Amino acid sequence: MQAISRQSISEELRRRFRQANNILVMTGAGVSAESGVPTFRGGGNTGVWKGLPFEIISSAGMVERDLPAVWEWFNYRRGLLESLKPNPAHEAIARWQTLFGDLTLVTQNIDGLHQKAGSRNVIELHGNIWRARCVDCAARHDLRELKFDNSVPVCFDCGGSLRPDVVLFGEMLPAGAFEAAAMKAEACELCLVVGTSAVVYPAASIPEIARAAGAYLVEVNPEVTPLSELCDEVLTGKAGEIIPLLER
Ligand code: BJW
Repeated sequence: MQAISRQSISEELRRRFRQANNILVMTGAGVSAESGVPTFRGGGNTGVWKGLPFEIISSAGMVERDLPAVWEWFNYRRGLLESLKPNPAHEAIARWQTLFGDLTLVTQNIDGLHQKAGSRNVIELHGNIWRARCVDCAARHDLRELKFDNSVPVCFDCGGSLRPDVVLFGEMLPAGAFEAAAMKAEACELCLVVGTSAVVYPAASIPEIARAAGAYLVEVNPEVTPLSELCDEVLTGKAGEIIPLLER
């Protein structure tokens, strides 16, 4: 694949980027790939863990059947994430907060790298791996402040079992998160969709909502996705290389 150059970004997109007041950026696992976070699909190596496909281990049923195994899986992944740093795509998106009147960042990622790069008010559709939630009273706890081994941690407030505060297959998104993202999608002029296979719903409907409401839709991804044909422009390549080019 040829590296994208500044010339590959159309004059139209550069003009829209300069003039937009209201922009929505939606990211998926691919935005963190250059930081070393494995993607779920398209060649990532989190696809299978201890013989279980991630659709099984990261599912609502698994929390009911085997919560200790779920913790083991997420402890392993937090261990991988601990030393990883934001890449130029996360950093550029964080800088954009001061470029636009209204920038909404919606992410499907649970890794917290956007926040580590300095992004604020991130709409996290699928939760955050650094938080736990009580299955009984729903209290949330910061896992950075919690010391525990591979057993299931318990809630400080009620003594109930904690689970990772992430959205697994078959579970509802956090209250209000999708609605807030959809409202911003309806209002944005420019929607950039970065590093997502765009197959998991309802997240994948956010760019569809933006496009239907008249936004200019741009995808950044090295691969074609089901969203590509709906886009006004597709920038084929890696987020860390393409995203910083937009601001120049
Ligand atoms: C790069 C790159 C680089 C690589 N630069 N790019 C409608 C139709 C059919 C099914 C459904 C439907 N609505 C709902 C469903 C069911 C289900 C679903 O969507 N299934 C489909 C897969 C068929 N959805 C749900 O269950 C959701 N809940 C729900 O709908 O609740 C209502 C309900 C309740 C009860 C019953 C029925 C409905 C919840 C979805 C939760 C998703 N959770 C996960 C796991 C989180 C925890 C964990 O980490 O373990 O979230 S799944 C996984 O996929 C993770 C991701 O956030 C999500 C999206 O993946 P993403 O980010 O797109 O990553 P990849 O790996 O797929 O793609 C990476 C991309 O990056 C690729 O395109 C690469 O090319 C690219 N890339 N390097 C730029 N350098």
